[in-house]
Amino acid sequence: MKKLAILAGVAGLAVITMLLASGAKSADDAKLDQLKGQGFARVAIANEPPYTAVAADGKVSGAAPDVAREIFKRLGVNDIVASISEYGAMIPGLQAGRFDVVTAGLFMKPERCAAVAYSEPVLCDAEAMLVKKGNPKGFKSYEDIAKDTSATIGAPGGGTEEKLALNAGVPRDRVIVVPDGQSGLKMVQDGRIDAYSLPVLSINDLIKKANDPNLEVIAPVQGAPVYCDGAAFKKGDEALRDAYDVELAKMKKSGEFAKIIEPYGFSAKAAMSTTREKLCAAK
Ligand code: 6CS
Repeated sequence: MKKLAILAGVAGLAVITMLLASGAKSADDAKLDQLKGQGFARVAIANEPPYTAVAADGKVSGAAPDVAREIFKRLGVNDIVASISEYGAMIPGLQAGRFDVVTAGLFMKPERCAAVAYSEPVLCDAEAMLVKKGNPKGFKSYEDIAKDTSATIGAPGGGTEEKLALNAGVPRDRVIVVPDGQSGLKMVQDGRIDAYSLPVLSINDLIKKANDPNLEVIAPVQGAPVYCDGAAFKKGDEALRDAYDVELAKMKKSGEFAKIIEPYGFSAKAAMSTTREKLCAAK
């Protein structure tokens, strides 16, 4: 009986070797084939310009979806279909199969790198705070907010800025979850929060459109790291992620990557000067 089992094992191994040698599709390529058949990739975004944006007519733009659209086209997936999600719901949604990929400026951090399969870096940025003109409470860092027992800060739910504020010692009841940029802007204008924190380019976009002389940007937030995002794929879809990275690397090399992200204010050099490995290891 034992001899039979060994023979069957050897035969099975021979068949797999033959198939792979013949270039037969591995199970991994199945996801890309599925997206090609679907005709689009379902992407999670936050609608936070210039990272991601949805116009009144539903048109999706922003640096992250624009890069993703171009790469998926090169992979034979004709379009992307975007769903707006809170940052804190993006990874659970990806894991539950609601999205095929997150292309939203979801910054790489060790705990996220453990939960998803990130591409190589795409969009890098520092952190900022929106405050009243003159910065009346003198905030320069998240620690400054922690020290001022009357101060409150708004940030996206499950977002990096929420985590940074909590880690800096701001108590939970003084870190206010804010659903989107417009709400954060209004809450600062109305004095309902003392500061609203997003990445620099997002805050700059908000203040430019607000055209309100009573607001001021504190950037960069002292002590906060510069982060970079990547496209985030579900664990198990590494073959799709690797195919995405091949096209991303070609576009970085050819200058097409810079042509897409730099008009939005992002630096191609910043993304090309680091790696997923470094960002996922960063403490
Ligand atoms: O990755 C994050 O958590 C952060 N990324 C962006 C682009 N905006 C806010 C969010 O907290």
